[in-house]
Amino acid sequence: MTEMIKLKAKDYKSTVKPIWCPGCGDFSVLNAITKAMAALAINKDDTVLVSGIGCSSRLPAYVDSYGFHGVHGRGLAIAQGLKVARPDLTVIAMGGDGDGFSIGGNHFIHACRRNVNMTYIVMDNEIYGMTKGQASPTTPMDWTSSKLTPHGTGVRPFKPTALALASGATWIGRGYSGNPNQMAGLIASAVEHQGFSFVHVMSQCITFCPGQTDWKAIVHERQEPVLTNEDEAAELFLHEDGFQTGILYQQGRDTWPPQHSSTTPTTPAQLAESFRIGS
Ligand SMILES: Cc1ncc(C[n+]2csc(CCOP(=O)(O)OP(=O)(O)O)c2C)c(N)n1
Ligand code: SF4
Ligand SMILES: [Mg+2]
Repeated sequence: MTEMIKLKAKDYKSTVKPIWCPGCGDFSVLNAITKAMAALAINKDDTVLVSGIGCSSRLPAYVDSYGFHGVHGRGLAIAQGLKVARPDLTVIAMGGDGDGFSIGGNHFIHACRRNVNMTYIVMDNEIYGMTKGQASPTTPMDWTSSKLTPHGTGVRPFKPTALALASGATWIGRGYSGNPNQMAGLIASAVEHQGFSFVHVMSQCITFCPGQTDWKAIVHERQEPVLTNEDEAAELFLHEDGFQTGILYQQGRDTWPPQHSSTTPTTPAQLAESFRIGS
């Protein structure tokens, strides 16, 4: 009998060296993901990390598993299709706030609604980092540092957790790039959840938003029990400061797709046969 060798977090890192700016929060997310994979003793060969486009979306290249660096805003579409076709795989999608809430916003809300059994990690730095710091849907209204919005965006930011809840996500948690150990536990729980789990990570962009280092003083871990009631969670997500970390909400609901009965056609030949007149 072959003995299973327990891998360490570093064993889940690929040989590709990250090209993020020194001090970028995404380094912490990479560490947290590999720590979570080690804690869950995840088999690399049965795991796929899928992303869109952006600094954060580079992450799958840095993990020694299967990966798919997709198209901007389309990571969730690819990841859900993969999980539905191969339910035996562990599928983790990831990307940035621009990727997930702007161009990919429609995929986000429908993924929450659909409840495919997979995890989605958004590294939220409240801007488009890769394209040099334009406003995103989570940019504070009064942020004036970009030459494109010198008087602020004038638009109120999304509340991603409220959006996820309203759309039907069954697991919602928040991490912070300054606390990779807490985030590792969070990601492990998200992966273990049966359904669509949304991990909202406050991940600082040191280059275009150096003021985000102040988050350290604002972030606070939730002490109360995980919410399981939608009304209570709505109250929390609409009125909180957005810097509360931990597992915030969890609920059980049937995942998609529904289980097929043994008579449901699953191959093209069976499908063709089911349409045959008289069959
Ligand atoms: C279809 C398409 N539109 C626009 C772009 C340009 N683009 C590349 S990354 C990006 C935004 C990245 O922001 P975010 O998802 O928040 O990731 P970050 O770089 O902040 O981690 C944009 C607009 C693109 N690559 N493809
Ligand atoms: S631009 Fe910002 S988000 Fe992109 S690698 Fe640099 S610090 Fe990270
Ligand atoms: Mg971003």
